[in-house]
Amino acid sequence: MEENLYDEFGNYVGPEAEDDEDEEDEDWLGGMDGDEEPKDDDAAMDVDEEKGADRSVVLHEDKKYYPDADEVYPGAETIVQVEDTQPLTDPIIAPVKSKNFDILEKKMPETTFDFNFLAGMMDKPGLIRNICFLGAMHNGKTLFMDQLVMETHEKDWKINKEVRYTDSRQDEQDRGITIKASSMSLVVPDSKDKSYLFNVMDTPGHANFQDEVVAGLALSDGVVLFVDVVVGLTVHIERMIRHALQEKLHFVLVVNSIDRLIVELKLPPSDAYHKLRFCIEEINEKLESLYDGVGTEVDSRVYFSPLKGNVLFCSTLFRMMFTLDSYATLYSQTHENSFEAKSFAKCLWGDVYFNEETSKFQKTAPDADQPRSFVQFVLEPIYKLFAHSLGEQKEDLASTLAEVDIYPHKRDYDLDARSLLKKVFLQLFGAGGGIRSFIDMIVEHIPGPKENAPAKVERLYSGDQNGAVAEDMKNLDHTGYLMLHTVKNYHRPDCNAFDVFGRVMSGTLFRGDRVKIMGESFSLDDDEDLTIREVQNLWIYEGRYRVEVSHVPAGNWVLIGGIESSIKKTATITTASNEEEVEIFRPLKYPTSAVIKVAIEPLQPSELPKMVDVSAKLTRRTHSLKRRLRRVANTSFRALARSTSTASCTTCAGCMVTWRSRSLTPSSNSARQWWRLALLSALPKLPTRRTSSTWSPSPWRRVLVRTSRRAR
Ligand SMILES: Nc1nc2c(ncn2[C@@H]2O[C@H](COP(=O)(O)OP(=O)(O)O)[C@@H](O)[C@H]2O)c(=O)[nH]1
Ligand SMILES: [Mg+2]
Repeated sequence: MEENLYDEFGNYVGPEAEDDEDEEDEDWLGGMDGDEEPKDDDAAMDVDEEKGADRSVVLHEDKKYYPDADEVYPGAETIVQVEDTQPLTDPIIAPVKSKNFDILEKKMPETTFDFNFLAGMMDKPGLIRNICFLGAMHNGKTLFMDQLVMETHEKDWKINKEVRYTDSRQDEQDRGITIKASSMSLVVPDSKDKSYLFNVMDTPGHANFQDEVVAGLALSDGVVLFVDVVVGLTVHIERMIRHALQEKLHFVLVVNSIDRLIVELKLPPSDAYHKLRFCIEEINEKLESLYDGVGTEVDSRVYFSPLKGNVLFCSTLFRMMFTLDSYATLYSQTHENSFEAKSFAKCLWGDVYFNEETSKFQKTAPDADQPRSFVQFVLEPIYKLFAHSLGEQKEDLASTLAEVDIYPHKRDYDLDARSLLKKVFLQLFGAGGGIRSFIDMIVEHIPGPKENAPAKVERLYSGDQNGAVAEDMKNLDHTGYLMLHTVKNYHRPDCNAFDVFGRVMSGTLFRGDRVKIMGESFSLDDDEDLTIREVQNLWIYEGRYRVEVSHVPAGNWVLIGGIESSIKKTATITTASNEEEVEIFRPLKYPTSAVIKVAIEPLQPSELPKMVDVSAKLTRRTHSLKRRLRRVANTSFRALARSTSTASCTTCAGCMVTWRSRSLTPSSNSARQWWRLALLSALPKLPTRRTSSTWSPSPWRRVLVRTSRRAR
């Protein structure tokens, strides 16, 4: 029968194949028959189901690849968002924007002086002092600034809290260090109740932020050098002192942390005296060599000595400070002015001893165990206060303190030891723990802006020193040509713009003035870097707040709004109508140069403008940051750039930017050609047996060596 199914050519001529299949299917279905459970043959079932699925025609829109949201999250409300409802400019996941960078005053704080009075004092250069705090990290600059702030701002200052008012950025508070220099203008009274306008710049102590210090020094006439008595000078601070000496700034010294001699080192008073003396002498020795280094004339050299009154002994942590003069005055007052404070102060330092029998001071010790006058009259009383306040019971302490006319409040005895000592010293040394001694010292040893103007102009101004503009600046003429030197850019609280900070060198700057702004690359031959803007706001900058003013005369610091867009780092500003030949103030010079070079490119090429904008802002805010933009021809070249720079960076300090600046390829006139040469140098087929003499530029040689090793 089988044979009949095929013709003589072997073709199938039997019944239709479909019929057979149907039968087979029927047979198969017949086996299943109704509700009957399938036989226990799962594997076979799966295969057959899949076969069935393959065969059935399912429209594209009916296909179901994933379970519905209802199935996955039963009972939850589900919203389906089609992608086009969100504009392309909005990121799907918005970046977290934290604009809480600064700690600012919510409203104008109450001050002991009126701001109109402060503005009025700006016209009196004899009453102005522009100073910059300089010192290593944790030498107490910011805490010292707090003393000034607490004396001038009426707030509920907590005795046991370090406010660090000028550390007005959140990250500064979090890290406990100053990062950006911050200024304040305060009206402070001296010991004779005469008011002075102090423009004070608190600078960072960390070596990484030296550019901030350099900017602060450029605006100041004098430097307050903070030194921790236990640590002494650090290398970074020596470098900064050298810079300040080059700028011909005047110095006073604050020997800080004297509490550490008592509490930490536990030195006896006579040893503490030697330590203090050694600290000052060591600084003087260093000064001597720095003076030699910068070539200061011998007559102009100033050294530190407590007898001269340019040294302040201080413990910012315990809120006490004094000079020999202020201490002698205090002593004299407690003895009903029975002796002259000035001459007593002269006997308080050095190898001077008090002879109780003759009631006179002498150069030799009357007894072998007689302490020096400084130890006897200054250190021993302070030691006693420390010892009693830390060690005695409340009742005993009250009677001990009463002997020196100190009467703390009852609740003060419940304070911790440090806070109690602060209260004690505040009563002993008077307002701000003796802050007036500091003001006296500054007034006496740091010149006002008018006195220092000729030296400042000589150092800063690059133009004709005998021209009309320079003359006005040297005379600090309020009515002369407007000249303004800006060195810093402070961001606005909303971070959307910068305001420019600087010092008026001559003339008076008014709100609404049209001004010429000359950048660092301006010269009389090339005025490309010159823009004209209108001054929109003038403020006195107070770290955590600003005070708007209508005008600022010469010799003062000012924050200017509305002109930032044209300023990169430093700038020279004059009135737009000024026809005189005005040149720029020299760009800031730094004692050391930046050591890190980073090449960056946006991950998304379309975001390049954003990256350029941000880097421009960073450069504006950070003095030592230098930015160079390189446009790379195309992607493959960029890839090459990355590889070559990696090769060089592992062997030398250079990167692709350095290579180019070193002009390693004499023929590479255009960037394109340079990249081509770089491409050739990076190829692995380069000759490997070149001697170093044939390949003079070393980074090239390094690329060759690396590539040849790889080739091997
Ligand atoms: N023992 C002692 N520590 C101090 C003194 N002044 C500052 N410090 C320490 O230095 C830290 C930072 O002080 P700060 O004023 O911010 O230092 P700055 O870096 O010079 O501004 C403080 O928290 C204290 O721990 C002082 O007079 N005595
Ligand atoms: Mg600080």
